[in-house]
Amino acid sequence: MSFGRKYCLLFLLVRSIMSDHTNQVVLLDTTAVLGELDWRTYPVNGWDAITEMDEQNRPIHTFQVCNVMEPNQNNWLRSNWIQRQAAQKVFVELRFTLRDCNSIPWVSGTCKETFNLFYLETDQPHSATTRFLPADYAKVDTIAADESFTQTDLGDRVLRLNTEVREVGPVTRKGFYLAFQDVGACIALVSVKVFYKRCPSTLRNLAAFPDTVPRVDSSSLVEVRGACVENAEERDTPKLYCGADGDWLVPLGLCVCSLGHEETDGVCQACRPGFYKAFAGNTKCSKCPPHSSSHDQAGTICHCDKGFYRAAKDPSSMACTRSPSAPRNLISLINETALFLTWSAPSDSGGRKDLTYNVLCHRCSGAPGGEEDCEPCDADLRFVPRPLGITGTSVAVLDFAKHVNYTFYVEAVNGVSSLGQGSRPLANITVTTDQAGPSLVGVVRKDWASDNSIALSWLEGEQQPNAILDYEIKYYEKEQEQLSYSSTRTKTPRAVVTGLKPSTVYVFRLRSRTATGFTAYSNTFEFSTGDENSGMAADQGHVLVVVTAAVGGFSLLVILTLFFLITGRCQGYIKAKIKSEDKRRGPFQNVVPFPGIKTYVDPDTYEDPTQAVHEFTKQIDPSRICIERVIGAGEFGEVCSGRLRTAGQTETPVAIKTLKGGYMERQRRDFLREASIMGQFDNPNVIRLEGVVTKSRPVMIVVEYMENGSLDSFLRKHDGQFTVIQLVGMLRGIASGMTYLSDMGYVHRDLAARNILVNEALVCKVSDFGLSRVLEDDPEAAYTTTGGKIPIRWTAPEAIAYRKFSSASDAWSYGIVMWEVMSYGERPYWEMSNQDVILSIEEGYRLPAPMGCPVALHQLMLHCWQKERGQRPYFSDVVSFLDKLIRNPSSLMTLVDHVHSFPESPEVMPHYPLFISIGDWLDSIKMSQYKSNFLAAGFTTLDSVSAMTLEDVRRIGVSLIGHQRRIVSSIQTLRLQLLSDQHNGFHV
Ligand code: ACK
Repeated sequence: MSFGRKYCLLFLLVRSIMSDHTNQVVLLDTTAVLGELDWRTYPVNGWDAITEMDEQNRPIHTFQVCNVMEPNQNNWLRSNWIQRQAAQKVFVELRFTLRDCNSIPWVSGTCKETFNLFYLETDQPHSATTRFLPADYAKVDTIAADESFTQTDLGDRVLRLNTEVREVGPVTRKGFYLAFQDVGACIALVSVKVFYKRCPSTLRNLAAFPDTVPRVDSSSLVEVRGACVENAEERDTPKLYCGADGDWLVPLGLCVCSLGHEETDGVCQACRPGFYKAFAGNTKCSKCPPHSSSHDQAGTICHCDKGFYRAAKDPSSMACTRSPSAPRNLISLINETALFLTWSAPSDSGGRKDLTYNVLCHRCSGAPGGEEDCEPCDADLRFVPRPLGITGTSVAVLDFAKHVNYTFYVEAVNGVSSLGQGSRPLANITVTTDQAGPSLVGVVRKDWASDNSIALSWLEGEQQPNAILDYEIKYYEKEQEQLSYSSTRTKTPRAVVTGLKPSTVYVFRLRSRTATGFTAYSNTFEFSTGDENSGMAADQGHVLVVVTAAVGGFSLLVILTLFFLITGRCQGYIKAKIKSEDKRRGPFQNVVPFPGIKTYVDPDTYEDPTQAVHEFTKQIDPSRICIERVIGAGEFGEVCSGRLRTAGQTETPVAIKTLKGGYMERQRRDFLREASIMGQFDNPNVIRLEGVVTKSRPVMIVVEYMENGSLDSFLRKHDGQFTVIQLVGMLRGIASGMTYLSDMGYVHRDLAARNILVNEALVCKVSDFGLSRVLEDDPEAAYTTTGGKIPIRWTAPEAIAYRKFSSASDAWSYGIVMWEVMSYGERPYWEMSNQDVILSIEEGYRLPAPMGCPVALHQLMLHCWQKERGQRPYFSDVVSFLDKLIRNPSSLMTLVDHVHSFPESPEVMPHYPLFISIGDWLDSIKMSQYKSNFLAAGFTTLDSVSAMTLEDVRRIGVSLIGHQRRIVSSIQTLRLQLLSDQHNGFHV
């Protein structure tokens, strides 16, 4: 028949479009059978097997029949036995062409356009002799063509290939036969494919799922449990469901790669050397953290390199760390009751943040450093906050013995210090506690007394009487219980104290001052004044210091005024007294009653300013100076850092101020003026002058180098990074420097954080000297109505108004510096204009406490900003007040933010000094006229006043409503202040 050849071209097409689906298991595919198919046909003249070869020489098996002319056709074609395998139902895909009867002439009545598909299940193939019995076969379906021959426009006939798929099953026997019945059609069966569907084995979520055959019932799914792949562990039972079409559905649960393994392309692979994975999970292996390594594959942890450790609680992802190096810059500071050790953090923290410090102590009786003479310190030596596990970088040591060499060792420890071997690096310092020795005052005697004076004398202590610069006498009315005290000084061991009340017992305590500071106080002595009738003339010959004193606040002001006049706080007054022939000598040497105390000499009092430079500064050979870099610009030229070679060939870091070329003589004089002033000072909290270069160019001033530069920018750079104690430590340093300067009679006039320098150990030093020159130089300085140039925000009202500069105006500026420090370099009064600042201060407004500022410190600020300059604190008071705070860190715990009701109204806020009597208090609110009412009604202490109600105030005779209101609102403030003082442990 000619059909066969015609069909061949088509077969090529058929083979190329047949795809292989992985979710199909093919049981038979006639296109893939290379040898004979060997299918059976009944009768022999029915179906015809025609095998052709394709271009690749592979056979194409077709079965054709076309007995369309003859009636009653019943031609059978039967496949070979097909093994069922795992199939539960099979799919039969038939590809065939079928010619439509209309296209064949004279066949109507005999020609058919369908054929039938049958199957028969058996457990084994029939033998060659088994007869073919069509009746044994079950019918699957009648197959008709979707398409048959069609005619083109040109009249050609084109064959259409049909594909029909039928489901057969359920099948249960081991195998089956297929049979095709032709009843008179013209068919070419091009291919037969028999397959069943299955869900193919797969890896999902790191679990392996096996080949799975779906259920016969296509509406239900087969649940399959997966098994975790190698080096993975189950997190949640992994499951998949196999659908009827052989698709995996609904993945549930998962496995994750175990320790030391990571997922790559669906499997778990070992971490490479240098990487590790400490936990099972779907994360990648991580690179070993710094200072650790893993040498093998599948590392679960990286081992620390030699000398590095991991603390028990350190995560494996953390770098290995080591013990810190020794703390740096350990310094000590001692006064009569406390010894402060401060240090800076070690240069190498070991890579950790959990740094703490331990302070250990040895008491050495022999020469410092002699190990054999040293023993551990007594247990009663107290460390504040504690000796071990200190988180800050300072400690106060209390209750130490006098005249002992203590060696303190400070070690820095961190979380791995205990794991290292060998000794730990320590910083040490030996402190001899005889700086502030015993009081040096023996028994105090009353020589005589009148109704308002008492003459005292005492024996000088046996030790070094020559070293005593002067004595301080502190006294108060015994009845008043130290609520208010007065003090005065004398250079000799005797004094007459006047201005006392008749028939009143006074308590006296004395202390002496040596070059290294005040000694401890003597015991207390009680003496009484005589009665009004026993008046006695003072022996003026014995009196070197006569001081008017009274317990009331007004007279305290008088004392202060007199004291300042005597000791020369007021330079204008002193200057006027200098005679021209004395110009080489310090002005105070002429008039000051205590010739032993070194005082400041204004270089302007020299006719030839070079003379002052010569007198107060050291010339430095410029070859000893090595300038390294420029660190800033001053008014006269660059400021550089560099090194100064000293006599012992060691090098000290220094700052070098240069005078730029082309200067006028006046500029040179002004430039060197600062050196002449600085050269007179020698205090750890005042910037030290190393020397000057004036004999060659450029002219230079060489001063100690302060690593952290000026305080304002330093604080801004480290906003919020210090503890309150550290800030108070800085303030103490500044106050201590100012105490020295004010004791020297020097008024700074431009005290501001920008003029304080900070070194590596956070020690603050006062700098920028030169009076008017400083103000010309200071960008903050503005011209006032009186023509001067003044840094308004830092300056006391009386100095702005009529240039009344004094140590008391410096105290005002100090209060502003305190505010700058506690606010980490905030600009005082923010963006208010200078004019508004002046007006607000005049109206009583004062800067509120910076955020987080302890109440005690804000009160000290307010004390510095008293309108009356006589009521502002002395710098020495500020130092002792800050020392108290440092010794009782708990006193710094009450923050202004916590005392919400603390009044900020301008009327009442600034009026209360820290040490105050009832008289002072009433004076301060301008209600002095009621002093006797209070005392007569028995309100003699501030404590009792603070409990008074409005009723009480009326009862004691304050009848004007305005006065009642002012007193009551002031009592409320007082109550708060006393409360916070009690809380802070102040005893006034
Ligand atoms: O804030 P600073 O870094 O600190 O920038 C200024 C700059 O020079 C111009 O005055 C710095 N400076 C001044 N004196 C010293 C010093 N003795 N040590 C270190 N820096 C200094 C100041």
